Amino acid sequence: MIKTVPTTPFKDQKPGTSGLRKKVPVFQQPNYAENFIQSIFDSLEGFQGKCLVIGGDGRYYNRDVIQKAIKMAAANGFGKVMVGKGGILSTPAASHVIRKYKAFGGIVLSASHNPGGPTEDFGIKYNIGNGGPAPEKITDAIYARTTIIDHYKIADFPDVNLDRIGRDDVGGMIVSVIDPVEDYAALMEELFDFGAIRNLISLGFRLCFDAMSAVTGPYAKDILENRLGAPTGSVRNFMPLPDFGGHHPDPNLVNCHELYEEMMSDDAPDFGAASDGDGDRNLIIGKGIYVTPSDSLAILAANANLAPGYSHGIAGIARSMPTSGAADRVAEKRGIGIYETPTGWKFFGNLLDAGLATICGEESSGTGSSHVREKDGLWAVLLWLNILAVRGESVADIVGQHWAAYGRNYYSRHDYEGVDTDAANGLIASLRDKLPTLPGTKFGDLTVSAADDFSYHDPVDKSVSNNQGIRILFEGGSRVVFRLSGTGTTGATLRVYIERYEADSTRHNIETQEALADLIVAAQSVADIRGRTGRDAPTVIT
Ligand code: G16
Repeated sequence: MIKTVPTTPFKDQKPGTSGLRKKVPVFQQPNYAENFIQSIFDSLEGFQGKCLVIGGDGRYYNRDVIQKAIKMAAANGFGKVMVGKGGILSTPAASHVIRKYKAFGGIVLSASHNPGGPTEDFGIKYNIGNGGPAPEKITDAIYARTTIIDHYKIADFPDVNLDRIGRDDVGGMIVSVIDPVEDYAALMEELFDFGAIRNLISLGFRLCFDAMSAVTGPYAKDILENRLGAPTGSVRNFMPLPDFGGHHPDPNLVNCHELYEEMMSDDAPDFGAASDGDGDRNLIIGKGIYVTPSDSLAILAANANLAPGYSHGIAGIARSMPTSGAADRVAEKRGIGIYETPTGWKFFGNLLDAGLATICGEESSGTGSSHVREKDGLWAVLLWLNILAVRGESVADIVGQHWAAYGRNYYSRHDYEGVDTDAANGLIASLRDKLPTLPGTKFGDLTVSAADDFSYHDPVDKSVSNNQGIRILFEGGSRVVFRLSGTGTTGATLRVYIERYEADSTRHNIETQEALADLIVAAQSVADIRGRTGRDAPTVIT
């Protein structure tokens, strides 16, 4: 039986960088999740009888919303739902399942790298048939719908058993509960030389992977330990828990400080890595060396041809604007395309679909390729392992040689979290007002050469996205970028991205914050961070 339930709009359902993210108690309000899911369906056309993929990162409230989404999919006319066992599907695995089974789209329940638990974060995002995040055209339509919604449709049948793999006819719709790992692991076996990695590990190469009690645990356990032979215990915190065991599943140097310290110790393993809540981000640390996401993107792109899935070379590289220019140097030397997009994986979709880019990456610990339409944490780990196995060199050697060949882009991101929203908006607005007057201005020895608010012109669908971040470029190629996070749920997070290029290899071993010191001072001064936010220092430096 299908029920039509009257409802009234909520005022706060505007999707951010990656779907709708709010605290769990917000999502627990009567009709809140239902309104958003119905608004997604109301913004789509032509899904009658088709398949919808549903899964999430296992965080608190995941199972409840999955049951709602299944019943609403049935009521709205989908013919089939594919859902991961236990309600689990990592974001990249969901993307792959959508593509492999030619589903109409998918609903992924996650607040990504944000903490989970009864008072922490939850999220809903919609992915389209290419497996990627819904483009702005669709998220704008979803938001518009949330502001006028007056009813939703839900089928009245008992909850589906999510813990048994199998297929059932439920209320006239097929519900297929699938193994969340199998299809994804098979894809990884196609892309990478598992034999070479297995051999490397059998020769005593030591790795550790921290799944942060989030969704990548089952994937990493199966792939790294079962299929590649890493000793039991190489994958840590592998059980997805509703509160991530209290971990903040954002794989940065603050949240992964234990792994970092271990990797810097004398007895460090050869390779350390971590992923986030929903499995799309990655952290890569070699023995004695942290690899920045921007460097990782450049190094993976430069060496991708060593993996079977990319042995014919790559068509082009795409990076988000705040990501360092390290990848640009690889593209330039190889004579392949380089694309600079706004922050947000959705902007890579058209470039990947059109075959313009093969590898994409963001400074926010996201790297991925055309194999799916999301960033993919384990993919990055496996490509690194494949490269290490083929080259037979350490992470530090590979990074050092890369810098020697291409120069080093010193890079750091300073985050000011939980800033008053009005203060943060005021800071950006005032920078925007100042832009025309900045060129020629001196900050110590630095002189501004150009300043703008980044606009992206999509080369494929010709759409234009304005106001994507304030860029201040200095003579000599250094820059600072300011933008507000689109993924936080408490106050505002100001992100300041700082970059300097150094060609001279005798100057590649300076401590990063030291190498960037004058730019950091310039950034504070031009934006008056202290005056406007009351903060003396960032909360997180990566
Ligand atoms: C999301 C997007 C990423 C983007 C990031 C930016 O990441 O999927 O493509 O780089 O947000 O975050 P912010 O707006 O906070 O800087 P995720 O991992 O949260 O889905």
